[in-house]
Amino acid sequence: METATPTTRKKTVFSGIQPSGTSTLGNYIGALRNFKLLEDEFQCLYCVVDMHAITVRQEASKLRQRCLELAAIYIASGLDPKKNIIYCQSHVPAHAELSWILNCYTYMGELSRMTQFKDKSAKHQDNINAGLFTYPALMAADILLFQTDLVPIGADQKQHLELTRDIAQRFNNVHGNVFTVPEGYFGKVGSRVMSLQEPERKMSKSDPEDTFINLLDPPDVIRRKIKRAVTDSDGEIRFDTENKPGVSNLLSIIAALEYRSIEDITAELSGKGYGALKDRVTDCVIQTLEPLQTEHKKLMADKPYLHSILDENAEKASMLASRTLSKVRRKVGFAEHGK
Ligand code: AQP
Repeated sequence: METATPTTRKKTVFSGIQPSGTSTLGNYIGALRNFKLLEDEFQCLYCVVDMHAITVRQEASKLRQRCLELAAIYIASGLDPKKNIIYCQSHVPAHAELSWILNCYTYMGELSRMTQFKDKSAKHQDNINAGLFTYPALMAADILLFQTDLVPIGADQKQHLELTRDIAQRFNNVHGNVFTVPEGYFGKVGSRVMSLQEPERKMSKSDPEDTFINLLDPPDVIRRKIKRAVTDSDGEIRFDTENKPGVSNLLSIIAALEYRSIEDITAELSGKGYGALKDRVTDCVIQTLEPLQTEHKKLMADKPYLHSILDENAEKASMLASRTLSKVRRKVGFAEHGK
C-alpha cells in the first residue's frame, strides 16, 4: 500500500500597491523590493489594488493604463509572473464580497482613528467618501481572503495591518478559526521614505511631482529632483531625523538601496558637503532603477502579454479566494445556493 507523503503548505504572502499614480521610490524601498525576497519561500500574491485607488478620484483612462503599468513594474522588478500571482484586485470580485462582510465586523470608532483616513480627508476635503473611510476593511479582506501569513508593507500601513489582525481575531472569536492572523514584514531601513520637499512627511505618489522619485523617471529628472531636495543650513552630514530630516532621508535612501547600515553610509560621507551627498544618492537611485526601467519598457510594448498574465493570475487568485469565501459565507449564515 502506498503511503502518502505529508505535504507542507507553503506559507502565504499578500501585498498590494495602488495604481493611483506611478509608484515611487518609497513604494519600492518600503514594499516592492522586499517582494522578490519572498518569492521562493512563500506562495506570493501581489495585487494591483485598483479598487483602493478609486477612494480618491481617478481619471478612468489613466487608471486603466496605470494598472497595466504597475503590473509591468512588478514583473520588471524581478518578480516571476509564473511563480507569483500578480493580478488586479477588481478582476477578483471576492475582494468586494469579503470586504462587505468584514465591514460588519469593523467599528466606526476604529476606522475613524486611522491616520491615513485623517490625512486623506484633509487632502481631499471635497470628496470624503465612505470608501475612503472603510478602506481598511477592504485591505483586511485583501489579506484575509488568502489566509495570508506575512504582509510586506511600509511603516505607513502598520496601523491598517493591526486593524486587520483585530478584525480577524474578532471574527475568529465569534465563528471559530476561520482566518489566519497575519504578521507584517518590514525592511530594516527605509520602511518610511520621506518627501524630498517636506521631509517630515512621507513620500507619496499622489503628492506634487517634485516631492517624489517616480520609478520611471529618466536619469536627468532624478538628478534634478534630488538636487532640489530640501536639506538644512548647518552643512553637516549626520543622521538625526528630528533636527535633520532631509539629510537623514537621503542617507536612509542610500543605506536601504545598498543594504548597508546608516552608520556605514554616514561614516563614508562624513566631512563632505551636501552636493556630494546628493550626487551619491542620485547615482545610487539611477543605478538601481535602470534595469527596472529597461525591462518595464519592453513589457509595456507587449500589452497582450501583460493582459494574459493578469487574466491567468486572476483565475488562480479567484480559486484560492473561493475557499475562504465559501467558509465565511457558511459561518455568517448566508443561505446555500446551487445545491
Ligand atoms: N514613503 C514610503 N516609504 C516606505 N513605504 C511606502 N509605501 C508607500 N509609501 C511609502 C508602501 O508602499 C506600499 C504601497 O502603498 P500604496 O500605494 O498601496 O498606498 P500608500 O501607502 O497610500 O502609498 P502612496 O504612495 O502614499 O499612495 P497614495 O499617494 O495614492 O496614497 C505599501 O506597503 C506602503 O506601506
